[in-house]
Amino acid sequence: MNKKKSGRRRFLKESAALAGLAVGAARLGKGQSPGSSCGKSFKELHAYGQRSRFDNSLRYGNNNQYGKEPTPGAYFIGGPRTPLQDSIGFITPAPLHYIVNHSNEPPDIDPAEHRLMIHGMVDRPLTFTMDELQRLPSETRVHFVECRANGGPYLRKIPTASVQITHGLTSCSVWTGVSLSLLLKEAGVKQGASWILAEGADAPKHTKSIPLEKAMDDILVAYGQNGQPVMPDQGFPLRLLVPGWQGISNVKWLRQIKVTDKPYMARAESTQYIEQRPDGKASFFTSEFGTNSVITRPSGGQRLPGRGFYEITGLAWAGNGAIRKVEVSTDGGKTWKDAPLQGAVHPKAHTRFGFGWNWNGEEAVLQSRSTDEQGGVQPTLLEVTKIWNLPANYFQDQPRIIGNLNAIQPWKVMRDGSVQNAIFA
Ligand SMILES: Nc1nc2c(c(=O)[nH]1)N[C@H]1C(S)=C(S)[C@@H](COP(=O)(O)O)O[C@H]1N2
Ligand SMILES: [Mo]
Repeated sequence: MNKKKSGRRRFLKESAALAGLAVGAARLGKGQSPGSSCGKSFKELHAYGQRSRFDNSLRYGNNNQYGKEPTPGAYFIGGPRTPLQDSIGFITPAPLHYIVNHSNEPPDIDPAEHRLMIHGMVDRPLTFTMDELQRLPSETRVHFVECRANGGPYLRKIPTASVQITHGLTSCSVWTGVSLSLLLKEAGVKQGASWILAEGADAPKHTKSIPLEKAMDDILVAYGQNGQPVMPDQGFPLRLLVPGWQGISNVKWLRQIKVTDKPYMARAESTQYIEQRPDGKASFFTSEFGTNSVITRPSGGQRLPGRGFYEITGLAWAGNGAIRKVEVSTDGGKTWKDAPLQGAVHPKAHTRFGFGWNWNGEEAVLQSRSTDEQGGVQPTLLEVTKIWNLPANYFQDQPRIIGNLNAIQPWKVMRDGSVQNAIFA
């Protein structure tokens, strides 16, 4: 027997709470009877599966009211968010991927009719059908997508906010597609070109300027998501996947790319997605995410049933590469310990961490802190305030979005086991 195994066994023996769980394991649970669990016939389910009716994890958001006023008294939370409190591993099920659509609903596109045009400052303007794109060499990579509004101060202020509200505008998938650089090389980029302009086929024709350097680096023209065609809300049949960069660049329902020598001031990139500071200055085209992490369990709104062993678990991700390290503190930031990374660590992807903890029944503030492969460390809220040169109580008093707020998220476990958002506690 290897050492690891025996160490684990000893650990389980010592843990009183787990001993209680183990007794129950000796007999079968109730409610186990053969039968289809979701109202469909077995014949249908064997052709295309559906989750159990007992699994009811859902996206949540004021669907397509992005940019509109919230109902008075209700928190405006934007598009449907991923239920990170239920997340398992580091891949988000495609039906739970968060959604930000600036238009009403996704366009209904027949892939047989869809085209991708590449034109502008190129030697050979090209048009691809979906079939033609799928004949080209493909790449499959794990990457997160995140809206830069994620973690925004106006929602992180809410004491009762769940991790779905505070951090649910990020999701992670296995994306498959053709590298954009391959298509651009095929078209032949002209001397002097320095930007691309990507346009979607939704009603407002979402358009984003992206530096050519990034386009030639790691952008995917993706048609696959978790082994299936990209979901309609995620851009079926084709989207840009711009690893590590703000969601706005990941143009869905992609239909044309124009190669240019300047950025355009397209609607979304020049109005909603600028970083406007209190001194009146604004920065445009800020794109790469910093390093971030959040504990998904235990997290806001959950309740620990009693003292004893819990694995504190969560996700970490960074815009510039792989996660190198995650630390967890269970004493409000006084001390930090390394939290092992669980499973594969992909660059620019959600990375799962876990940390064994024995809750003694006292109040405890739990938080995680990530370090990226370039040594960037996730800041506290106070550090962000200093980095951005803001007044000390800025986020409390005037919680506007300035940029992506990747500040450390503290969750407070109360004596009754309930868990609360403690960012301003
Ligand atoms: N065509 C199109 N692409 C788009 C958008 C859009 O409204 N239309 N929204 C962008 C924004 S702001 C974000 S955060 C991401 C969200 O991707 P998702 O809906 O797949 O999560 O898509 C981006 N791509
Ligand atoms: Mo976004």
